[in-house]
Amino acid sequence: MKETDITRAIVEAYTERFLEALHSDVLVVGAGPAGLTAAYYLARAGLKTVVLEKKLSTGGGIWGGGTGHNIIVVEETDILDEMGVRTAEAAGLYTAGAVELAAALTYRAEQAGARIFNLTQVEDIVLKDGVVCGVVVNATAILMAGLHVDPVCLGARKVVDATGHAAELVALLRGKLPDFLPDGIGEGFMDVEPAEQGVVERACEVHPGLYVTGMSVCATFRLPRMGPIFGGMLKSGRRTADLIVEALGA
Ligand code: 48F
Repeated sequence: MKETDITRAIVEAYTERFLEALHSDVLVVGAGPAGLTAAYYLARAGLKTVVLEKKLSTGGGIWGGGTGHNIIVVEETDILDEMGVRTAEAAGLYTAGAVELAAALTYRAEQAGARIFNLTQVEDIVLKDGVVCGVVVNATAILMAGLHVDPVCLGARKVVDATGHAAELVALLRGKLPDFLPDGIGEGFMDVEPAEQGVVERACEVHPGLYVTGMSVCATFRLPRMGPIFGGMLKSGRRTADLIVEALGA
């Protein structure tokens, strides 16, 4: 075995994966609970799905549960059952291990066929004829180092903003299109019931080619926040996938 054989194996396999990801059906930006759930259902429906995550680890806000107590809460177990995550009943709700959920969603999304690229940060949107049709990406390490290095682009039929509380793609679009969401964005105060409902019901195509899911929905539509309950995130991801599957006729 030669050291350079290991290098070749990594570079060739990664390059193949990256070139395959250049044009996809759906680009999901953010690998938190909503993005990973959306990616799982999209890939399972046969759509070519690519997930871009700026951090080293996938899972977004799952890992720490509430204030580092690494347990998450859901109202229903159907999606967790499908992912193979074990649950326990607690006061009319259900708990699950945060680490188990983060790992399971990641594993299930990849196994369903989604391709996840971590350490990859989206810094802009590709917009043609008023339609979002791709994203501009850079290596997180380059951006963290503040180096002046130009990004590259990935194209897709649909793009999903699953970036969480900051709704980064929506915010980018709003910054460049004065008529888009003129009242601004930003989530409201904590109020769990309307937040859990709204994050699912208001998941939508917010601009041609661009969908919002998870906390991005709350930020986009000034809905309340909900804290460490994750049922709405998972259902929001599933609903976004359903909308895209319908739109693309998959
Ligand atoms: O924040 P995050 O977990 O969003 P979510 O899926 O779930 C929200 C919950 O975790 C929690 C909550 C539950 O009630 O309120 O906060 O809506 O996951 C968002 C992911 O997107 C990544 C980020 O690192 C995180 O893993 N992300 C954010 N901006 C970018 C990005 C970007 N520009 N490029 C790539 N990834």
